[in-house]
Amino acid sequence: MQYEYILTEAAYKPHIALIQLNRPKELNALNLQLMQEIKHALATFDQIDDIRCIIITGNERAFAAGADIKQMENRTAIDMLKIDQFETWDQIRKTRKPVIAAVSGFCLGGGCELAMTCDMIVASETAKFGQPEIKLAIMPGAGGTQRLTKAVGKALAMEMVLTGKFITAEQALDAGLINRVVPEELYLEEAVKLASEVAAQSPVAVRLAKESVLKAFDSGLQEGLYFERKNFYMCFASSDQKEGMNAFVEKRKPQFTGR
Ligand code: DAK
Repeated sequence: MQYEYILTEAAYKPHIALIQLNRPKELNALNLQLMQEIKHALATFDQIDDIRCIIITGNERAFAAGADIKQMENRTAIDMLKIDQFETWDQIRKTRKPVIAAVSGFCLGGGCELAMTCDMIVASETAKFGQPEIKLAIMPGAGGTQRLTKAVGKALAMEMVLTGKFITAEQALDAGLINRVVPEELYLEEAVKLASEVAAQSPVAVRLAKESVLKAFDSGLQEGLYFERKNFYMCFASSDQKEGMNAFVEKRKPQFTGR
């Protein structure tokens, strides 16, 4: 498969593969094709024996500023249901090898959900994490309400999801969302260090251990995710969603009516 929106290197470092999101002008906004490409690259790397750990990164300015609002703006709830993007996200989550997100700059909405779907997160000091969907009159739809809450606890998750406020890398570290924070010029190097430590272990034990940690983390998650999905689709039945996304595209403040 030829990729348009990602760059990949199967042998980035010994036993480590790299996937770099590559829509820099759009702050790596996650359109449908980009997500398909990530899914395909992860599935491909998962099959290559020599690869033991995978790093997903963006660039200094953005890991990803969320799903592509321009692509979603005019969708109806039924459009969203038919596209069923969740299949792609579920596949990403099923990657057997450890996946590390190396994050700098904006890590928002679907971008934050993508990072949280990874197994560990290494961030630069400039990273900003947030679930700002509420400002578009929608809500997180790819696990944000569930994974963020499990990672940082109810108080902070509620505040982030209900206000859309961003938190800094230091705050994310304190809250338990990420593994470490380093100066911006070192975040990818630091992710490689962590990946190398993992890659030095038995691949079989790593696979089984990853599965087991996820099992503990995921208990009850599926039910939460299905619940979240129904509510996410419902957002697209509102005129506030159209107004929120239209206002973003037109670079103006949204006027929400509660309809
Ligand atoms: N979508 C589309 N374009 C985006 C974008 C996005 N999420 N974020 C940024 N861009 C574009 C901007 O429109 C702008 O394009 P031009 O105007 O130059 O054409 C360019 O990237 C640079 O952005 P700015 O000019 O706005 O840059 P600033 O530094 O001023 O601001 C910002 C950076 C990140 C604060 C701002 O761009 C921003 O607020 N972006 C939107 C953040 C956001 O609301 N993210 C959440 C989106 S909703 C699903 C799974 C997941 C999701 C949905 C469904 N399923 C499985 C069904 C997730 C939903 C979301 O993430």
